[in-house]
Amino acid sequence: MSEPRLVEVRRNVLKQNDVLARSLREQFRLAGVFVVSLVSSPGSGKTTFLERTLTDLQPRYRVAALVGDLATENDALRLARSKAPVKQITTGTVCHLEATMVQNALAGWDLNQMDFLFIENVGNLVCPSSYDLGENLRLVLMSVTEGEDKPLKYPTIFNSADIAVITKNDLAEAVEFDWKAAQSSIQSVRPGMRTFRVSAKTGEGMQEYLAFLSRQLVENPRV
Ligand SMILES: Nc1nc2c(ncn2[C@@H]2O[C@H](COP(=O)(O)OP(=O)(O)OP(=O)(O)O)[C@@H](O)[C@H]2O)c(=O)[nH]1
Ligand SMILES: [Mg+2]
Repeated sequence: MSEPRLVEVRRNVLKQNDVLARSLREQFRLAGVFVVSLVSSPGSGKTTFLERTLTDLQPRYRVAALVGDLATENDALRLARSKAPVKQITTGTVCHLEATMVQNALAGWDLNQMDFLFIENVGNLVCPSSYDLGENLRLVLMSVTEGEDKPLKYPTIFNSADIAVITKNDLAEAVEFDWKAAQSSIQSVRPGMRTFRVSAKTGEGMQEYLAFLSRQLVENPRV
C-alpha cells in the first residue's frame, strides 16, 4: 500500500512545481529577462564559470544570480566578487532547487532591471533534472576530469538540458580527455545538442559562449 502512495505524493510535488515554474516563466517573459540555469555534478566548475560569465557580461548587460547549495554562503560570496547582485539559496537537505525557492529568493528584486538572470543549481547530476525553474535555457556542465561517459550514465540530466559546456579544458591534456568520446556520449543521449568547450581559469572558449548568450537576447526580444 505504501509504495503507490509515495509515488502519488511525489507526482503532486512535481505538479505543483510545474504550475509555479509556468508562472515564473511568464514573469520572466513579461520583464524581458533571459534566464539561464546551470546544472552539474558537485565541483564541475559552475561557480567559477558563472563568476567569469557575470564579470564578462557586465560592461554590456545587467546581470544577477541565484545560487543553490545545501549549506554555506560560499558560492554567493564568490559570485558577488563580480559586483553583480547575488543571493544564496540554502536548501538544507534538499538536493535540488525548486520553483518556489526561486520565487522566494526573487523577493525584493526588480526583474525589469535585468537582462540576464543566472541560477546555479545544487551540485547533483540526478535530482535537479525533474524540476523546472521557469528558465529559458538549461546548461549542463561536465568537467574534463569527470570522465567522458557521464552523459551515458546520467542521461536524464543531459536530456533535460539545452546546451552542454565542457569545463576545465586547461586540464584536458593532463587527464587525457577524449573529446571525440565525450561528444559521442553527449550526442547519443541528446542528438544535436550544442556543446561548448571552455576553461574559466584561462578564459579559453568563453568568447564563443558569451556571443551565443548575446544572440539569445536578440532572438528573444523584450515584449
Ligand atoms: N583548472 C581548472 N580548475 C577549475 C576550473 N573551473 C573550476 N575549477 C576548480 O574546480 C573546483 C570546483 O569549482 P567550483 O566552481 O566551485 O565548482 P561548482 O560546480 O560550483 O561546485 P559546487 O557548487 O560545489 O557543486 C575549484 O577548485 C575550482 O578552482 C577551470 O576552468 N580550470
Ligand atoms: Mg558552486
